[in-house]
Amino acid sequence: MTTHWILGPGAIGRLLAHSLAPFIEVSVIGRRALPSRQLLTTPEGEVCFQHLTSFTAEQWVADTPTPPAFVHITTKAMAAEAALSSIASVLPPSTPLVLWQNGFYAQPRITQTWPGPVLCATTTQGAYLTGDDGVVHAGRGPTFVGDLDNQHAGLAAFLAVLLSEAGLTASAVGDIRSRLWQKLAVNAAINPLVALHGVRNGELRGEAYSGRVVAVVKEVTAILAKEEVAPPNGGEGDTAWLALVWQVVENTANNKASMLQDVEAKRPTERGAILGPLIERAERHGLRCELLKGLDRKLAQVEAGF
Ligand code: KPL
Repeated sequence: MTTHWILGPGAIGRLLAHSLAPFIEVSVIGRRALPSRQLLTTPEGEVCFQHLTSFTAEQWVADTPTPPAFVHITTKAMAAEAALSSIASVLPPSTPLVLWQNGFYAQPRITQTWPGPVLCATTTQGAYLTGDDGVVHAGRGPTFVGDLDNQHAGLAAFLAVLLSEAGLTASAVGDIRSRLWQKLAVNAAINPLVALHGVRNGELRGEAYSGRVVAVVKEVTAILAKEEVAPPNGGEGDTAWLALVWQVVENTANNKASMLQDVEAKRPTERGAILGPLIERAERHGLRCELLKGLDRKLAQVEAGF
């Protein structure tokens, strides 16, 4: 039977495991093993349980498992490479990987170094954990799959069909790079501000923050224009990027953004995967990005206090 390994049992990893398990064999690998009885609360409020097999990377490697058809890496961005290294000794180098990270940090690095196909996925499925044995699927949204060099369209299409059958509506796309940057732009405009000020996304619409959102989007727009990432929805410049950001703020007004959740839990944030690539590209193109650098510095100070 086809096996998929899911490396990183966070909210998206567990949602993926619950969704795929009725169709294929799934093994969940994490830093610690989870209870095998796992609960999923659907967006409609239905609670379902399923037995999911979970292992630590050490247990898994010691077991010399049969090679998988796919490995999904669902860790935080900055932990993806270490997670892959922890199981690489039992993974044939031709194994297809699927990277589910935010930002644009893990994706180019792993694409460059992993010998097999590397697909990237970006999703707007909403999910959060309720403990070691529970995940809430808070909202449905599309998932897009593709590879950065557009060399694995068939594999992306195959995976998109499987994910869609499993209830996670997915499409294979030829522009995953732009889609990853698009999500990164939205995350850069929302996450650092709400994380530093301890507010929910919707508060960014108020007088205290809206001007700063506009200013951050201006810096981001200039960088993405140099990177030749097309503005969203066929629009132009700042206006198109800002419209997308305000739309996401509106749709997620009640959310505590992932970066705010990280700060509250005293976990390292994804600033290196979200602000890092923007600052690095700005420097490469000789652009100023004082606001982005300032946000990155302040987040670094907050993290240093953990
Ligand atoms: O993706 C998000 C996140 O929290 O990381 C947004 C879109 C900002 C929603 O909260």
